[in-house]
Amino acid sequence: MITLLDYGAGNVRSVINAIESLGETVHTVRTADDILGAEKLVFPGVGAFGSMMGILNEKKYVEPLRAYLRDNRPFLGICLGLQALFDYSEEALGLNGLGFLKGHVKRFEIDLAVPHIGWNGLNIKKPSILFNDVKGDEKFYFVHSYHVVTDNESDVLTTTDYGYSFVSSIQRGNVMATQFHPEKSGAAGLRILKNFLASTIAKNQPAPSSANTRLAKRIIACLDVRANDQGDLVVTKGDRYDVREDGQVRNLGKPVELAQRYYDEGADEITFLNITGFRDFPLEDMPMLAVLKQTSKKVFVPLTIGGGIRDYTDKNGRTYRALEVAAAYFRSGADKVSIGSDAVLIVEAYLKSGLKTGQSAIEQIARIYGNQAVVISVDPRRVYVDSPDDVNHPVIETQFPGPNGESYCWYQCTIKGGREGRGLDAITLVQVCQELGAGEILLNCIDRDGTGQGFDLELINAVKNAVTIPVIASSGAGKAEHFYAVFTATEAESALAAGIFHRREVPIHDVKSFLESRVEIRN
Ligand code: 1PR
Repeated sequence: MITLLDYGAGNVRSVINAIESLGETVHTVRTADDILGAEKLVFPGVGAFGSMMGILNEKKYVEPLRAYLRDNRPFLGICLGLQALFDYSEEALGLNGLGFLKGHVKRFEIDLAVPHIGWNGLNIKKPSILFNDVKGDEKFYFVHSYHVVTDNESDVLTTTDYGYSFVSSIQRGNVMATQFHPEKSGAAGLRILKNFLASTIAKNQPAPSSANTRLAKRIIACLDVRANDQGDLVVTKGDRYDVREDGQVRNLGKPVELAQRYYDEGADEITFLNITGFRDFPLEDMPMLAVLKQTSKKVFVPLTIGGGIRDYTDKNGRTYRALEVAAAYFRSGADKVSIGSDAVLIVEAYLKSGLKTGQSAIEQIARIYGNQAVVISVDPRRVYVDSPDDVNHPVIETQFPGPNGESYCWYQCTIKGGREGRGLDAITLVQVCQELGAGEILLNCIDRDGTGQGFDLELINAVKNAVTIPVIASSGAGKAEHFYAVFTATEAESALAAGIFHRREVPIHDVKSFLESRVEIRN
C-alpha cells in the first residue's frame, strides 16, 4: 500500500493512475496520522510553492512530514514534492519549506524559455534503487520554472542541463525526490516509480555520464473533440477550422482510443481540444471529463485539455468560475489546461482598463496551479495589408503575398473556434497573456489548419520573438520535413499536428525517424 499526499492542487490523478498501473493500491492522506502511519509516502507536489506550503500548514501536515523524513522512511517527492524539502523558495519568500535539506529553490535565470517544459536527460551522480534497470540515456518529462540549489553535494542524485546544470533529483537515505515527473515520462518513468515501490537494493545501474543533457523538441498529437450530429463524442478535424464534409462532422475516431494509439506510437504529449466548449459548457458536458479520466489511466505522457474554460452562468442562474472548470479538468487527469476564446476577452479587458484584476481565468489558474499549467491557445488568421502604416498592429513582411499582392500582414485573433474575428492581434495577445501568468502558447493558424502546407513559420517566429515562454507550433503539418523546418527555421519548443496522424498519412514514428539524426528528440 502506497500513501499519497494529495493537498488538493493539480493533477495527482496521474500519479495515482501510474502507481495503480503497476499493481499497487493507493491510500490518500486524509489526516496527519495517515502520514505518520505510511509505509511508503509519495508526495506529488503540483502548482505553486506558496499555495502548497499554505495548504500543508493549514492542514497541519508540516510537522508529521518533518517527523516522517527525519525517521528516514521511504519517501518519493515529485516536482514541488522535491522543492518542498528545502528551506525556502524564491517563488514565495517569507514562507518556510520543510527544511529537511539545506538549500533553497531558485528561479531559472537563463536566456532560454522558462518554464523548462519537456523531455530532458539525467546525469546520474550516484547509485540509487530508482535507477535499477534504467539505461541512463532515457529522457524524462520536466515542467518547472524553479529548481533546487542544495548545500549538500552528496545528496545530489542527478543533474540536468538547461541553460546551466541544475539538480534534477536528490536522495538522502530513503528520502528521494525528482524534479521531473516519472508518472508523465512513459515507460522510463514507470520504471523509476516501480523501483521506488518494489526495490530495496541498487543493482543493474546505468553507466555514469558527464555529457550535457539536451531538451528534446516535442511532437504533440492533437485531438479536436466534439459531439457529432448523432450525439457521439468523436475526434474531428477541420480544414481551416471547418470540420464538416458533405454537411456532416468528420469522424476520425474515438478520443480515448486515438490518445492511447498516439501514446503507444511515441507522442511526447497529447492535447484534447473540446472545440465546441465555447457553447457547450464543459461541466454540463461531462463526456470530456470521462475521456480524460479514461485516457489518464493508460497514457503516461502529459495531457493538455482546452475548451470552455471561462466563467459561465447556467440556465438556473448558477455561476461557475473558470477556475472550477480547470479544477475539474485537473482532477480528471489533465496536466495543463488551454484557454482560447476567454484569453482574447481577458486581454481586451486588460488593454481597456490597464489593470490586472487578479480575477481573470489566466491569473487565477496560474496562481493555484502554477504558470506551467496555463496554456493559451491562439486561433489567428492573416489579414493582409499593403503597408505597415495601414493598421495599428505589429505587421510582418511576408514571403507569401495576399490575394491582391499585399506584402504585409498582421494576425487577427479570433474566438469561438474562428467564427468571430476581433480587433486584437496575436502578438499583443501572447505578450499580455505571458504578463498575466500564462506558461505556454499553443499557436494555431487558421490559414494553415488542415492544409498540409507546412507550419506558418513567419507567424511562429513573430510570436516566439514576442515572448519568453515556450511556444507550440501548430497547424499545417503535412510531412516529416515540415517538423524539421519548424525546428530549424524557428525556436519553437514543440510542434503539434492532427490530420496527418489521424489519417495515418505520416505516423509519429516516421516524424521521429526523420528528425532523429537532425534534431534532439525523445526516442
Ligand atoms: O475557445 O477556450 O473554448 O477553446 C476552444 C479550443 O478549440 C481552442 O483551442 C480552439 O483552437 C479549438 N477549436 C475551436 N474550433 C476549432 C475548429 O477546428 N473548428 N480547433 C478548433 C482548433 C486547431 C488545432 C489543430 C491544428 C493542427 N484546431 O487544434 O489540431 O491546427 O491541425 P493539422 O495538423 O491537421 O493542420 P475555447
